[in-house]
Amino acid sequence: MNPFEELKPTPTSETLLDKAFRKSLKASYNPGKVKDKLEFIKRESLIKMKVFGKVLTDSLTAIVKNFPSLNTIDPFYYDLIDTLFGVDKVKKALSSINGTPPIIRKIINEEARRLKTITSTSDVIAFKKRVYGRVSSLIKKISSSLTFIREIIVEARRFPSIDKTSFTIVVAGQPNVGKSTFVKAVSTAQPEIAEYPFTTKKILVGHLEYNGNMIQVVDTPGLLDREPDLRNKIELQSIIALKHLADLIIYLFDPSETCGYSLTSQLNLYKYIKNFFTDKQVIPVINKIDLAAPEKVSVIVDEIGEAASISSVNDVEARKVLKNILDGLNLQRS
Ligand SMILES: Nc1nc2c(ncn2[C@@H]2O[C@H](COP(=O)(O)OP(=O)(O)OP(=O)(O)O)[C@@H](O)[C@H]2O)c(=O)[nH]1
Ligand SMILES: [Mg+2]
Repeated sequence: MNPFEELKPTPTSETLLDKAFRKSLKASYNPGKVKDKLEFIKRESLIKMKVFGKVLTDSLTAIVKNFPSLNTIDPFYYDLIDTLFGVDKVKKALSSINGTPPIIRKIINEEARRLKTITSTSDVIAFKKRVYGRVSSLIKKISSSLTFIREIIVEARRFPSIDKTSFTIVVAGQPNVGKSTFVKAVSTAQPEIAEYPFTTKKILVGHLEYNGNMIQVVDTPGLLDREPDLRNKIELQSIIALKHLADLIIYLFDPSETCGYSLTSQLNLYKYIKNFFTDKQVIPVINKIDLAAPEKVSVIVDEIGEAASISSVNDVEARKVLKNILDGLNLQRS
């Protein structure tokens, strides 16, 4: 399950301050029988100032408390956060937010003592201005941390919800080879499909039923045939899916090369994945067979041995090939 799924986007410094000002403005002092005008204003200012501080400290504390603990979340989600945002940066932002409520409380207590010594209404007005100014500037100091955490939540809420107990197939390959078309054909997923590379920019999960069991099928962004160090954030999400989710990897080839990537680079990437994920079964499938010249198919087969071939635009065919693959496996999650 996605630990970020239920989180509401957290406030920015502006919305937080707006809320605190609004609540503080509404807070009223019911004096009973206080006749002294100065005393009345002082007491009301104290209440308003305390409400202002409490709204802020409560909100900041909740932001930190509700953020899933990076030390305990599933490694799949940890790696996604780390790749997309940098865990160190996230921790730093959370810690600067976490450090602010005690400072606000200290300021409020300090100012509450000072308020007692004030002897004129005009001084109360100046006093209020200073307190709100001091606290507001503290919030503005953590403004970039608040925006950052908000951005993470907005993005992470949309991470796929993964059931770690279900058998999971991850579909991989170079960009534009037909991964999404295949995933759409065999599962409930509704990925975007287009004739250009990097249409898929995020991991997407679909489901299918096989012999009464729910199986997850993961669509991934395309991977380029290049040094792992050069991979961008989009490609790295595929590596994370392969590493943490795959019980089985289906590697798609496009022998028609209409994807825009040569057979050589598709074969290189296949070999890389096979050698890198030695603990996982990697099954090659030759896609776009309707477009491919037989010689090109032979190039693949000569290099890697026999492989099933399909045209993913034909749903029935794609499902049949996948069923054959699954029939050949002993579906016990390792
Ligand atoms: N003729 C034919 N076209 C296909 C086949 N499979 C996919 N396509 C087309 O190939 C193009 C790319 O398909 P996608 O499914 O978006 O490819 P992808 O691998 O998910 O691409 P990225 O997400 O960009 O990596 C689309 O225009 C599809 O319609 C096939 O078997 N035959
Ligand atoms: Mg795609």
